[in-house]
Amino acid sequence: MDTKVLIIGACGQIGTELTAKLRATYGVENVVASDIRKLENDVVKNGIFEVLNALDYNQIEYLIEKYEITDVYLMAALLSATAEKNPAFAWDLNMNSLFHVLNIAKAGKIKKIFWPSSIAVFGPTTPRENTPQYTVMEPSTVYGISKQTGERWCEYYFKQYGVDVRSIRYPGLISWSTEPGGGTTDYAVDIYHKAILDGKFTSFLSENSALPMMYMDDAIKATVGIMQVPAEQIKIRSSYNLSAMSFTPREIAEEIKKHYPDFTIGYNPDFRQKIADSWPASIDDSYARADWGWQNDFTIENMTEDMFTNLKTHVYKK
Ligand code: AKB
Repeated sequence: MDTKVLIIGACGQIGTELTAKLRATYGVENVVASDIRKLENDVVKNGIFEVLNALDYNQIEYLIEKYEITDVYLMAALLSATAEKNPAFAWDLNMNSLFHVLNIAKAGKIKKIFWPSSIAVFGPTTPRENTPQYTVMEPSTVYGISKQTGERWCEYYFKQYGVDVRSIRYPGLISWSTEPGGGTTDYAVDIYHKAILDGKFTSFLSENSALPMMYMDDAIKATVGIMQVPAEQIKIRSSYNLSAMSFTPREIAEEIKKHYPDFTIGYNPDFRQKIADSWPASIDDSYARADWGWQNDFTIENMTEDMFTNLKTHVYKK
């Protein structure tokens, strides 16, 4: 059977770029983008789009049957900072949307699921440097607890019911074309915009807060990549550590100064500092590299060049 894709949460930070990539890969007619919001953007304009609430089991099932969907990418979620402000809803959305899709797969109605986890599954008792795949995990945020629980359920559904669910633990994601929404790593996107617009930036994390990060192109490559390899290669059914680079606000500011020598940065840490302090500084992703051939293309240097080129060409037209 040919691949027919449903993306849930297609208008979000990852969903927007993932939709474009999946349309290019599988054909516009084989990709159904969905989101609770119908925005005026390429996701809605450039292919099949349906309004879908990720908490509505019947509506998800209906679309899967209507379009004969084989693969679901479940991207709808509340991220770390927003989830802290609304824990009950974050738990509801992050967990129940996953259960809906897992149960639809268990009933044999789809073949494969992609579900994103996060570095937020780790906590203050986790080794911070080069955090291993298997280690102490005591997440202290609502978002992290939901992702850690989700990982356990993914593995359970694979082992008990043979559900082909695949997952990666995204680090902070940086993209020139889509705004992030409510994460602790969002400063690393905003800083590029402010460098162009104002020449200065105030970081909500302190200068030496190191966090794992990744350019969106690499994240999309990993997402499509893990879904395309034969099932036998996916040896971890909770979620894979994934890494590309790690940096602090001071280090990214230094990189930006290579392009904008007068750029300045200040620091005004807020509630997100505590979240960042509970997360790894760097990640060991050797299992992803060995099992399904993960390789990153972007480092802080070529990512920064690409960000400025694209922001100046497509967004600010300077
Ligand atoms: C967040 O900051 O909440 C996300 C994440 C690391 O999952 N970017």
